Amino acid sequence: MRPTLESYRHVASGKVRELYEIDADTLLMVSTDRISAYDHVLDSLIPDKGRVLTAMSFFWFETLGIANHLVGGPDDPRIPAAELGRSMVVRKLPMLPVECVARGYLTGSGLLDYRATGSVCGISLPPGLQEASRLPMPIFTPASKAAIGDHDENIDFAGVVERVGEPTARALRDATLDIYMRGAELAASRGIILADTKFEFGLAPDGSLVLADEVLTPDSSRYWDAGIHTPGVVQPSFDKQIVRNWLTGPESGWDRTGPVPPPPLPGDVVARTRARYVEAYETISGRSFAQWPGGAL
Ligand code: PZK
Repeated sequence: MRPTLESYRHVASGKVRELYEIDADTLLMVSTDRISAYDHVLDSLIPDKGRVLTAMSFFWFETLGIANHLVGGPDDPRIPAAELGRSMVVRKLPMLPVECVARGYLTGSGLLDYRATGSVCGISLPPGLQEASRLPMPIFTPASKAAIGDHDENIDFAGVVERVGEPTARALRDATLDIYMRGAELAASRGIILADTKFEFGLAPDGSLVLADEVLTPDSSRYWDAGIHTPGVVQPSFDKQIVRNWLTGPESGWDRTGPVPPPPLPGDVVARTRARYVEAYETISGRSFAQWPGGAL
């Protein structure tokens, strides 16, 4: 008999995820079907988004084969029936206070920093790079974790050393670049660009790094279609572009620069976005989403 979610203490909310305490050593991380766009969490849910992202994290944890915070599979008996397929049972760890970002392409805050200074997180880049340019080599661009609603602030490597000490800072940089390169290579073999991604690490009792949080999901990464990659213009998001196009198009009547929250999405936009998440999972993993726990039956 599976427990109910109400039997666990709620410990934290993210924009689209919820964290519960199972016991002193164990947490339940639940990915919801919420979706954010333009810094708003939308009123509309994307059915199965939480299960798809959870399936992707499990795929990557398994494929990477490195120390991670999982302590059970997707059908662990501690997962409530209603949360099956969208939950991870994880080891409660002391978390390192650094967002570990790797970038292979220039966009977002990296591009803004480059335009202002010619560098990103203290790493000098060649002149002439543009939106969505591939970088000469992947770079470690850490950020300090901001409160919910605020944006993380990019920091340089010395800032990481201040926060965690030099040996751990070096280990974080090496692990972040190594995992990014492995993920990007696999994605590239399936026609998808992994432009950048963010990892979070905890510490094992012996001081070694443990890969935590969600891994290489579309919420923690930028995935682009390699077939249409065009430097110089903002790339469509593999997963969210249908939502963004509708929200910023004439149909929505929404002004993303104004104070008004976004309107609910039309049913066809929801359905096409759901299909896009499933496509991302199946393309990257080579697995069928129909087999993932928590589906019908
Ligand atoms: C932990 N978050 C982020 C916030 C979420 C997730 N293994 C761990 N041990 C202790 N703490 C965390 C983890 C992990 N991963 C993760 N905050 C704490 C977060 C809100 C909802 F689902």
